[in-house]
Amino acid sequence: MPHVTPVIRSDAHLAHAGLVELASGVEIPCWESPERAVVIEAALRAEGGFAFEEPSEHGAEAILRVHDADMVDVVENAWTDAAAAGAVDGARSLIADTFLLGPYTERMQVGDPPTARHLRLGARCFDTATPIVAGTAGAARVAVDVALSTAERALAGEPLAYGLCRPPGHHAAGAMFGGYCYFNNAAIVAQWLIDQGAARRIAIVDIDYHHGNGTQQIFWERGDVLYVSLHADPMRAYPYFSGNASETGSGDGAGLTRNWPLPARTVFDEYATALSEALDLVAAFDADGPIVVSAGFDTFERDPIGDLALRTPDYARIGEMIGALGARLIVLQEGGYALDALGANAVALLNGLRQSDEPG
Ligand code: SP5
Ligand code: ZN
Repeated sequence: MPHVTPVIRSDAHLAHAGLVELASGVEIPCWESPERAVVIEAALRAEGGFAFEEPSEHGAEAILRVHDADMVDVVENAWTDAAAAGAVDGARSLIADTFLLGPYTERMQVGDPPTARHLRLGARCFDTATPIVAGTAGAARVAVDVALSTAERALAGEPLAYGLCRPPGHHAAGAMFGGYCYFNNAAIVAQWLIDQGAARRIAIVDIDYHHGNGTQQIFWERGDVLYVSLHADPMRAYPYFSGNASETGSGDGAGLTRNWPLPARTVFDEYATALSEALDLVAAFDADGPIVVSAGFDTFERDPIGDLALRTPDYARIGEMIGALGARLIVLQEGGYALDALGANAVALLNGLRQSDEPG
């Protein structure tokens, strides 16, 4: 009897909907849509061998171990403040129009920012693609609950547990959100495992198409968390300002951040070379807890916002490579926007990952 893999999922994400993003100054429907999680879950149900579970509530404490309290306050209250000010009509997404960049305050002492949290969005969000609607805060909070509940399944002995997080998390940094991400689900899980005493050293493997700038920043100086990421070269791809191979951490974390920027049209053979280098570092790191995988499928050859060239069966090979580490795995959903292939790609990755815990 093959092992049944727990999938932690919730319908709460459905309220984070009706989103638009500003892409190069043009308002377009947000690529990061509720349908993404719907098609993944449908494909896993059709495949079989998965047990679907609701998350349990974990509260704000684990979020505040990773994120700045003011940033959390803005995510959770920008919509209600905007509504109270009559600044939203319910059919619109809130997107900052003025950004507090470092140079704004150079050479001068400015007073306090507005108390209304929708007017502080531009101090806490770094792009125009991460809208807030009425259901955003609740969905982001439940995505963290999904991630933490997934981690609990791994601690209970599951070799593999999958958290169908939505919204995703890896672009959310300590004090700012962005990149369709509000709270950094993977980073919160890694910190929580350490805080629980469940592990002293944790490795995070990020296979999303985009560099996980948030995860990198959160653990940049940490000697107890290894962050390895394969992604499109920021020279051409979002988030542009991080993800180069020269970025390797500092202080206690020197050498414990590693990046593999990849060229356009990268196919599996080239991808696998980089991945095996990354996994060698993971093996050498000597983590004593589960491995956290930030799983994005925007590396797919037909992803609408990516330009790598992985095919569906490649995700099974990637899963086998990660599974061969022999560690328990907490796999958390990040990006992936090719709705017609997202389900098959998730099935392939998870089947590859769990292959190693089946006899024969
Ligand atoms: C979690 C995640 O995958 N976040 C990605 C956020 C990317 N947002 C901006 C993307 C801009 C892409 N422009 C590409 C146009 C291709 N036609
Ligand atoms: Zn991505």
